[in-house]
Amino acid sequence: MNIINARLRKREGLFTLVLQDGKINQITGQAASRKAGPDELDAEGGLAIAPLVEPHIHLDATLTAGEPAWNMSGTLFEGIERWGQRKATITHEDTKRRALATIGMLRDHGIQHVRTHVDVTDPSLAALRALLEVKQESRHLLDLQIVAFPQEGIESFPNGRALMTQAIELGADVVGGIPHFENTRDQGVSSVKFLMELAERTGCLVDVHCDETDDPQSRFLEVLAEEARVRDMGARVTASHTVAMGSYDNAYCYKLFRLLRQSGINFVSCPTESIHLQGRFDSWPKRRGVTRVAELDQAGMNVCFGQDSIKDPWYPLGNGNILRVLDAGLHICHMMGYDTLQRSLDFVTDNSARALNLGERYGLAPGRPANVVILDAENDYDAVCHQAKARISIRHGQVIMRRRPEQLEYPQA
Ligand code: 17E
Ligand code: FE2
Repeated sequence: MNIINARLRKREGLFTLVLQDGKINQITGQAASRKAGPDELDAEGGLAIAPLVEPHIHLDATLTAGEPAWNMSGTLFEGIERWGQRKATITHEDTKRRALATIGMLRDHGIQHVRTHVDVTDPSLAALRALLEVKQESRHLLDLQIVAFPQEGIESFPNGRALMTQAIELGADVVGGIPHFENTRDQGVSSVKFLMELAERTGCLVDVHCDETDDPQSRFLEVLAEEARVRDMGARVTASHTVAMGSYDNAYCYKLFRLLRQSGINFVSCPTESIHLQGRFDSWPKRRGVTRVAELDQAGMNVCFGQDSIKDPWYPLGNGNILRVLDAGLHICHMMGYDTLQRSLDFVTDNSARALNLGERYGLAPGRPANVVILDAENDYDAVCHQAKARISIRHGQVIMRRRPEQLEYPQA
C-alpha cells in the first residue's frame, strides 16, 4: 500500500510512503498533489507521523472513578486510599474489560505504544495477570509495556520485595517504584537500590514514580540518577512525575542537573494529572506542582508527556487524547515559544519512544514497521493550535482506525 499526498514533520512538500510486508519500504517526495490509484491511501495533505506514544498510564485503575467513593480532597494520598478500596474488589474480568476499553480509547487517538503501570502491592497479583493477557490480546492495536508498580511501597508493604520479584518473573517488562511513599527516607533510598539491582539482574527497564509530592525534601531523584549513573543504565531508566523538582530551589537544582545529565536518564511529566493533584496543601500562592520540563529539555535531557489517568481515583477526566495533554503541558510548563511549538510533537512521539527504548521499532524511515498515523494538521504548530485529531491509524500496514472529519454547516449563508 502507498500513502500519498502526506506531509512530514519538519520538512516542506508532499510525500509518498511506500509500505510493503508490514514495513516502510521507501519515502519519496512528490512534485504535486495527485489522485489516489488502487491500493493507495490519500492523506489529503495531512501530517504523517510515527504513532503517538502513551509513556505513562495506569490501565489497571482506569474507568473506576467514584467506585466506591470519589476522591474529595483531590490529593494523591486520598487517591491511593480510594484505590485501595477499589483494589479490594477487582477481578480478572473487571480489570481486563476496563483495560481493553481504555486501549480502544487510546487507539482512537492514534496511540500504538503504551507503557502501563500495574499495582503489584496485592498478594494475588490479580491485576498483573489480567494485564499480561491484555498485552497479548491487544497486540494488533498496540505494543504494551508493563511496569511492576508497587503502589503501597516496596519496603513499607508486607512482602513488597518478593512481590516485585515475582511480578518480574511472571512477565512484567519494567521495574517500578514509589520511594516518596515509603514510610521513611531510608526506606525510600533502599527501595531504589533494591529496584535498580532487580532491573540490572533481570535485564528489565526501570520507571519509578519519583518524588510525586510538593515536598522539596523529597530527593529520591538524585538517588535514582546516581544508581543509574554508576550502573551505566541511564538510557534504560525513567523518572516519572518528579514534581518535587518544581519546589526545589535553584541552588540545589544547579547541582542536581549536573548529575541528571551525567546519568542520561529519561523523564515523564503528566501535566494534567499533576496540576490537579499537586498544590493541594498550599493556600495562596499555589504551586504549579509540575517538574521542570522546559529546563530539562533545554539542558538536553529526554523528557516527554503522559496522561497517567483516565477516570480513576486520582483524576476524574481524560479521554485517551494525548494531544490534549500536550496542549495542557505546553501551557503549564511555559513552553509556548515559537521554536518549541514547531517541534511540540516530539514530546508525545520521539521523546516518549526514546524513554520506552523502542529503538528501531519506531519512526518513519525505511525498514521500520509500517506504523503510521495521519493527523489532521500540516505541521506540529498547526496540530496543537487546531487540537488536531488522528484521522487514520495504520499498523503493520493495515488501517486500524479511520475517523471521518467533522463537518460544519452554515444554513443561513
Ligand atoms: N498512583 C500514583 O502513585 N500516582 C498517580 N499519579 C497515579 C497512581 C495515577
Ligand atoms: Fe502514575
